[in-house]
Amino acid sequence: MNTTETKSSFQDKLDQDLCIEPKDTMPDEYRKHLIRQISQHAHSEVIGMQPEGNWITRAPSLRAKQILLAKIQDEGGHGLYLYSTAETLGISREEMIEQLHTGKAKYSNIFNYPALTWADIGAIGWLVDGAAIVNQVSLQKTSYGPYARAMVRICKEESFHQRQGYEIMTNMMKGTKEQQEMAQDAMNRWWWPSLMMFGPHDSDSPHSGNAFVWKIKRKSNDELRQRFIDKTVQQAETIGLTIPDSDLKWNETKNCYDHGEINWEEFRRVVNGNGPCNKQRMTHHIKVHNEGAWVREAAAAYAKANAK
Ligand code: BYC
Repeated sequence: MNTTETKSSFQDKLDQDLCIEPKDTMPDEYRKHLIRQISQHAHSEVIGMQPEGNWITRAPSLRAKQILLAKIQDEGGHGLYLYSTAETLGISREEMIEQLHTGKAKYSNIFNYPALTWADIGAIGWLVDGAAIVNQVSLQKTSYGPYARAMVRICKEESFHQRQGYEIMTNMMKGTKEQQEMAQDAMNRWWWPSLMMFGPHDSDSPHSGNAFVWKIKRKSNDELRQRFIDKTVQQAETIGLTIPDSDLKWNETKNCYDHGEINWEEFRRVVNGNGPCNKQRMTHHIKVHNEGAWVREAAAAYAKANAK
């Protein structure tokens, strides 16, 4: 099939708001754009297990431990759906992991910060999963069928995660003065990195142009960030937490909150490998990946034997 033909049938589907499916013809740039985004999304889910995993043995009750374990297991599952989704575009799992280990593929900025106290587990569930839901609800309408469908299931699970985090924060705010201070401290440290999760401002987002043309993105980085701020401010106020932004103010005309400027210098530093935990996260991933080689070999041998 020639390139013009490929582009027009692809464009017809986009114009009719139909999903592009793995066996459809698609421009190479679209395929590459999706592989980049989906593999980075998968890496984020898997690396995101590390800060929370750090608290499994120290959860304050058996109930809290069970819920946290289930949440972390869900994140691993999300990573698997997303790696499988990216594989439908013609990249192997091994290549994606190699790109992660060599720094060619990114993962979300947010997982390069440490989880210092139990309140951080609350802040991660409430703010980080809360931000992820806002982004992923919009991606349920993305143009690539397998990615859109993966988002539907992931969003259902993420909403439990968001509630798990909010419950932790609510309970801490009903507790002692020390517990309240711990919750506020976690809020102070996780708020700004959570806003960075939505990516650079629209005017500085190099991939947004094509992402809109190809209907990969349905809402812009800034629109989604604003949506997250507007819904989270109320939740914070309800339990007595203060958003650490002195410029945060309701804007009657725009019908949304105005907010202070994000520290983009910090964002770039963290995304480029120099955040507080980047080295720790990658060293751990490489170590367990190497230790798991025998499991992958055994699984491949089993699959081969059963295919005969
Ligand atoms: N962190 O042109 P832009 C979770 C990069 S995990 C790091 O706006 P795009 C969870 C971007 O990749 C949820 N890098 O890009 C798990 C690009 O660099 P490259 C994770 C970022 O793709 C466990 C450059 O900046 N969610 O829920 O149009 C526990 C320019 O950006 C970030 C997803 O991955 C960032 N935050 O838009 C708890 C959602 N932002 O690739 C929770 C799927 C930007 O040229 N991804 N960059 O080297 C997306 O929706 C989009 O990729 C983004 C960025 C909105 C993130």
